[in-house]
Amino acid sequence: MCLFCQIVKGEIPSTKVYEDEKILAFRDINPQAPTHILIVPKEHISSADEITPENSGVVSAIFEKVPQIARAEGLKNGYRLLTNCGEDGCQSVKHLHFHLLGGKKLTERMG
Ligand code: DGP
Repeated sequence: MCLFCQIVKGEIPSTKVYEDEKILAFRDINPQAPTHILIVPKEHISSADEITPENSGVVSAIFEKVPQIARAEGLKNGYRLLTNCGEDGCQSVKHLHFHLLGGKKLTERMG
């Protein structure tokens, strides 16, 4: 089973910040900013490249909760939300996840 599926099932511990029937948000083990949260669908979807009309509801479920999670983290001055996809995107965990980064002025570099 993939790493984030194991975290979803509670087989691997994580620091959860939000959970509902469709999604889980937890702190990244290797934070790149004062706030670094991963938001994942509970359903296993390998990456953004596997989004279809049938499973895209989890993406809106995640985006609908981002403002609430960001407010709870005190990210009043903005934040970055990103997903890495595939080899060239440097995706290391093959379960769709969005990084929510903030709490400092982030670098302008994206590539
Ligand atoms: P990416 O490189 O976009 O696939 O991001 C994967 C992220 O997952 C990376 O920032 C580190 C994080 N990560 C890897 N293993 C674990 C873990 O066991 N627990 C937590 N909380 N985060 C993890």
